Amino acid sequence: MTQDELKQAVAEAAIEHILPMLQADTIVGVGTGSTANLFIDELAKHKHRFDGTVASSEASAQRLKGHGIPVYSLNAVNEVRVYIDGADESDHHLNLIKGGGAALTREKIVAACSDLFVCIADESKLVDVLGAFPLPIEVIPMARGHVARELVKLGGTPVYRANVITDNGNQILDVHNLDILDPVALEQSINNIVGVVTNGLFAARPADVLLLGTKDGIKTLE
Ligand code: ABF
Repeated sequence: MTQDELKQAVAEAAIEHILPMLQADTIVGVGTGSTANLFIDELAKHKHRFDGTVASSEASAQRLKGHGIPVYSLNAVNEVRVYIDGADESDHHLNLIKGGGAALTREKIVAACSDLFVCIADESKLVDVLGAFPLPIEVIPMARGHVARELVKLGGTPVYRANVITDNGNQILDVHNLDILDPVALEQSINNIVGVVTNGLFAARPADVLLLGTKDGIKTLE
């Protein structure tokens, strides 16, 4: 199977996983990226079974609305029953690197508000140690140089992602050369740098379930 076929299979598996949770008042959190896009297209087939969604990016909100699926502001809902999103890397404890699509801040907010976080990915995303994928950091633009110097002190090599402005009006640094042996501690350390909005480590709040599309079928890690 191709990587795209694995993503499609895992998008369909995500629907099967959440179907029992969908009721007339259910709000579904929806992530960003190519795997999340396939999930959105599958979710549209069940749009009359639940109330609506909150989205982690403007791009996903537009895709949901294009299917006629209601998109609410996060402040307008009381509970997000389940959040479905992709990842750039996951370790075996379901700590994630996210943010390759520059939507990490809204993704982390929606994940924090959700009862259950289901990550969907093809098998190439599962790693023993996080960090081969450069860690995205959203920064306040005027603090970019300061944050970059602090990241060098932590052992990383930050690279400015040119021509990218996040949905929140900020910039992205991608940090190379990190062997992330303690993701919880590193997430905390980077959050403490003044000027950092969010970092792409999802370890304080990892995924609850990882649905992994593999050539041998869907694997579920919890
Ligand atoms: C988002 O989309 C991310 O946080 C991650 O950067 C990316 C994964 O993209 P894809 O599903 O296209 O591989 O979920």
